[in-house]
Amino acid sequence: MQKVCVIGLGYIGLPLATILANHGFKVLGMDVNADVVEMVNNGRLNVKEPGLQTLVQAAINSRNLKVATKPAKADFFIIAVQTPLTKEKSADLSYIKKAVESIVPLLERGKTVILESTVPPGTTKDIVMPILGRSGFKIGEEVFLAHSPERVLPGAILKELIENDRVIGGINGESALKAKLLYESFVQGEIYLTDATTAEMTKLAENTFRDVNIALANELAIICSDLEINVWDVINLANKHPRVNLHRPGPGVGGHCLAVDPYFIIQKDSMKGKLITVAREVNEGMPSIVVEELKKILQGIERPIVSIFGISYKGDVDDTRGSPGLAVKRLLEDEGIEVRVYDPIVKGPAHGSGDLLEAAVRGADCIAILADHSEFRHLDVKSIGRRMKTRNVLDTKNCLERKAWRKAGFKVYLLGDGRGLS
Ligand code: SAJ
Repeated sequence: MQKVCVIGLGYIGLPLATILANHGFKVLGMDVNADVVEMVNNGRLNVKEPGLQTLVQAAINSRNLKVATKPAKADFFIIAVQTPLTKEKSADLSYIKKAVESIVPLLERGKTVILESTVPPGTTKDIVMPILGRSGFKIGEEVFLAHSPERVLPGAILKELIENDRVIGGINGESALKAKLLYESFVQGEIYLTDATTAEMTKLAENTFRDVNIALANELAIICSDLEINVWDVINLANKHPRVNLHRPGPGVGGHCLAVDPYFIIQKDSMKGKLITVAREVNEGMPSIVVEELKKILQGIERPIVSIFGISYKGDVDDTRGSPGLAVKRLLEDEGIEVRVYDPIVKGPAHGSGDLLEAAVRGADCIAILADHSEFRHLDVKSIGRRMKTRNVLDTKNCLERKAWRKAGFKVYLLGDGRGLS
């Protein structure tokens, strides 16, 4: 049985380690954080993803998945650690460097190292390869190295890990072929081989495409508001064209991917990434636009209270990293406006009243929908309305059954709809 060592047991590493363990590999999942390792061992996951708990349990029970705080010798090493953004908006590669250094003493002839983390173009060749070279092996000839970027959508990770097409970029052809041997054991999509830097840029281009497209949708939302028309109608109708695919406006772009990766493309020379830079500015400005909308709605109300519904970075996930909801909350509080939070998925008191719906709406003057959790389509709006002081709701995601809210006495506002009450 071939051995795989997966370094980093986060949103990507844990599902990947689990799938490999369930596809005939002996897997060691490694994370420097002892709490994470203990949680996984006890079946309490640090990552909430539909279906993952059961799969992890099965993999641990089969003894094909073990977790530890130290890496061990393996046929394949997969690095899936985070690459956060520094204050200067460039990639913090310290986690990657540490992970690579930790496997140098474990390398043996014929083994393969795969970087899955998202990185600026050139990282695999210029940073990872020289560190691996300290082992004394010729990288590309005796030890193989490839970049195979993760492309899975939070909320659908297990399905997309298997079904999505894969891009594998080797530092040479043989490295790409070695990495392919691993992925073809479980990937049902096509596997495309290329060089490492092309694979790095491909991944960044995918998320940047989405960020720029959303910025366009957000800009159209602002302009449509001024024109007193509804941007959602415009987008819906424009997308009837066979070659148009406008994305959706909203309170901003959150998460650890779309809001981060575009900077990796332009970090060396922002002058060459003008469009990418402006798109980031537009999307980062959206929480302020939402706050302006809320202030208009709240005009004339003394000591208003806003109740934020959905504090995660998008619907149906529990992740709050880079969440526009958190930015809106901060900006409202800076204005001296009281804010409560209701989020049925993000648990715990860290962000306010958390999962207590009643406490979040009691005496409130406006609900601001900032993440489109499925649950928000089935709320008991009548009982919510009864608890509020003033019945206003601002839907920034166009996800509410507006008729039901109006029937319950709410004034319903929609981001990007300049016709006023909708
Ligand atoms: N958003 C909008 N309007 C839209 C779509 C999204 O405002 O039309 C917002 C969301 O609300 C959220 C943010 O953008 O705040 C990002 O959401 P997302 O669903 O577009 O993407 P992520 O960050 O959850 O996952 C992305 C995916 N990339 C692409 O679809 C190209 C995923 O496949 C990647 O694996 C992931 O980034 C990653 O890890 O890089």
